[in-house]
Amino acid sequence: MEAVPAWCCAVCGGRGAAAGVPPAAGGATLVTVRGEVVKLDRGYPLVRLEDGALLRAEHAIALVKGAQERAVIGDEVLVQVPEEHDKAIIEEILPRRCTFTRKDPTERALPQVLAANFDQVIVAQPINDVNLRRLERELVLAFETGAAVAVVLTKADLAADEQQAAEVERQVRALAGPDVPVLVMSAANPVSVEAVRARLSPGTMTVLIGRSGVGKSSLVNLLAGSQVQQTQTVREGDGKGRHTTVSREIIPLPNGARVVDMPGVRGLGLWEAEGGLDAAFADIAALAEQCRFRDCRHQQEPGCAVRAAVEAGELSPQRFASYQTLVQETRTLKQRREEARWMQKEQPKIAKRPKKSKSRARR
Ligand SMILES: Nc1nc2c(ncn2[C@@H]2O[C@H](COP(=O)(O)OP(=O)(O)OP(=O)(O)O)[C@@H](O)[C@H]2O)c(=O)[nH]1
Ligand SMILES: [Mg+2]
Ligand SMILES: [Zn+2]
Repeated sequence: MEAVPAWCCAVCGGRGAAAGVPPAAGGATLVTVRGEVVKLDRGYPLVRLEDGALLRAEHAIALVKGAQERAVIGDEVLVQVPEEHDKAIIEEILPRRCTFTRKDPTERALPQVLAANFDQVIVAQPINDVNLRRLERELVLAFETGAAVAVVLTKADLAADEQQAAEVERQVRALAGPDVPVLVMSAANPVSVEAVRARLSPGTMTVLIGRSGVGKSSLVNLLAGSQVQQTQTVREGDGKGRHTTVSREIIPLPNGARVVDMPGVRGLGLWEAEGGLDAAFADIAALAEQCRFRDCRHQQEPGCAVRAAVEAGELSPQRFASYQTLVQETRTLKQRREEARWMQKEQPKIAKRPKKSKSRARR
């Protein structure tokens, strides 16, 4: 098989630019430049090079083949821009400072990185339809990134009344813990957006997550000061969003901060989440320190401080139940990953082993 030129991409399969156009005549040297993935449109990265130029890019075969790496929004990459080639080729994805990672919903036990190299995660939920169980999960994933975390309660104008809004805010504050700022805003009240803007410092990048229809793009438009993102009404019957935002994009704001308006994701399966669980459930983690057994699972063990707190009414049974559910989810996944690793290691040996039963039958 003919060697694929090092600069070539997965799509053209080694043919260079459009078929028939040879690669740079005389083996012209290819310059590797640094860039950042600023948009991901249905899998295609758009890379901003150091000189500001924007180029569509494809992954080098070497990247996609082995570890099946794919650049995500926020990735720092090294790209080559071959002459006569209409796209840049991503040769390398530089080490990520932090990632937002969920379990790949289409795989049994693989991670899926959704964004990289940001400073803050803002979780958005509508105040008129808060889902506390989903918020817990979102917070675990947000904390697991290691970045700063904040919650924005959107659609304040749709709250039944002030009392209801205050009660939801209280519940969310209690759930998020004392270290997570909880901001309440409404697209109908531009002043309320200023508190969110104040959390977006120049030079930092914030990832905005939340289910479809909660108002992420509406918030981004208010922050940007123009309609940079499309928005769409939620469905009438069930109030669900229509998955309007489909591409991930870094949006620069007038003050020099940047924000990623994430499409509303359906599945938020946990990947590695021990740190995130301890941070999002710091109250339970603190109680667990007092359990008699270090590896207490807070089930039937004697001297369990967590169950004692539930029985004493100090810890809500729902919160304890969701903690247990999320812990179980990470355990099941860990087990699956170990099985997958074992299969990878053992399968070649099993395949090579002589088929004993047959040879015995022949004897
Ligand atoms: N009343 C009211 N409606 C809002 C507010 N914020 C957003 N909306 C409306 O909610 C609908 C959904 O808003 P989007 O900004 O498109 O929601 P999204 O979170 O970006 O949704 P996806 O892109 O699907 O993930 C739109 O009709 C918005 O006008 C708000 O504060 N008050
Ligand atoms: Mg949107
Ligand atoms: Zn315990």
